[in-house]
Amino acid sequence: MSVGATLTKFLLEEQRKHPGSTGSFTALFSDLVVAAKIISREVNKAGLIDIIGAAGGKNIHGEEVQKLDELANSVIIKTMEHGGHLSGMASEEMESFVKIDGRYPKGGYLLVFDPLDGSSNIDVNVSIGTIFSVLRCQAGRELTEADFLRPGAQQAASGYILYGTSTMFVYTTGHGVHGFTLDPSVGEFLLSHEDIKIPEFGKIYSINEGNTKYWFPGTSKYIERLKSSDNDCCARYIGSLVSDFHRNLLKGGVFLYPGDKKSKNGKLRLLYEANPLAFIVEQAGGAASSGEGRILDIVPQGLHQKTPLIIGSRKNVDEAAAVWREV
Ligand code: P6P
Repeated sequence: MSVGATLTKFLLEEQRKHPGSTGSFTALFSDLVVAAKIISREVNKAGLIDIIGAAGGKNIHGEEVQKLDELANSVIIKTMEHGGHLSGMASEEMESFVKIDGRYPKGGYLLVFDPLDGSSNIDVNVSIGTIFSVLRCQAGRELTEADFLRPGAQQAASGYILYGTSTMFVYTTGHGVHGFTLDPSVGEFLLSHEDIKIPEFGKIYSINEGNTKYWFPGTSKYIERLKSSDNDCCARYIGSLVSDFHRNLLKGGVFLYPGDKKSKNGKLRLLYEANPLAFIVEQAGGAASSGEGRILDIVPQGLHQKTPLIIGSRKNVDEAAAVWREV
């Protein structure tokens, strides 16, 4: 499809490739695009914090100002709950899942999301992102937490919105990875990166080396091997998962958030951080591992379960996982 096509047009073209589809998935994504545009507007206003007021404080009109991650959470819930495409949602911001309100029709999908990952970076003007995962469910059946605790390999779709120098919407439905860039002047996401493929190997490695003293031997051995190898390597770490992931997706490389002596399962969450990005990276030809196995094969035990994460170019991930297992 031609560069510059709108995300809505692209979704409709994709839908036509599945004659049996009801259009519910396309409509679900269209609602998600609206939420993304609203959050992008609010995130980009955040730079005016002195004018609009700091989170938890009051703005110049004396109105209470919501924390942006709470705001993003409620924008997604309110935009998605009435469309009739979902039966429930789960969020990094909410302890348990929510069922779609009885006032609204229920659909055959579940949405799991981190509404604003890296939000602590907002006040230093560093890019942040929304990460989402779509699962299938039986419309109308009484929903339980078990409906959300499915291996990432069962995702119907996943993606992220990156609020950076431009706002990008990147997603997969299992038919490649496609990126769209928001043109604020027309209020549309336009196709800018069709069928993204990650380089098989990359020089970039992304890890918080401030945690070196807590690393398990396997992590230390891998990073030392990287630094002493004949291949040039390049350390790049923004501290915002979506930004670090997106850069490595386009340029090649590996992001690592390992388990360590402080936290054996690391910091990142399986359902709404590792799984969605693992689906994306595998569709782009890369890999995502916990160090012990494929991220998408993990059977979740809880909504907010953490997992160690090695994600990026396949050769880099395979080497890191092998070295972790050596020790
Ligand atoms: P650390 C942001 O808080 C976040 O959840 C991810 O976006 C990011 O990759 C990670 O934490 C950074 O964690 O411990 O290196 O500051």
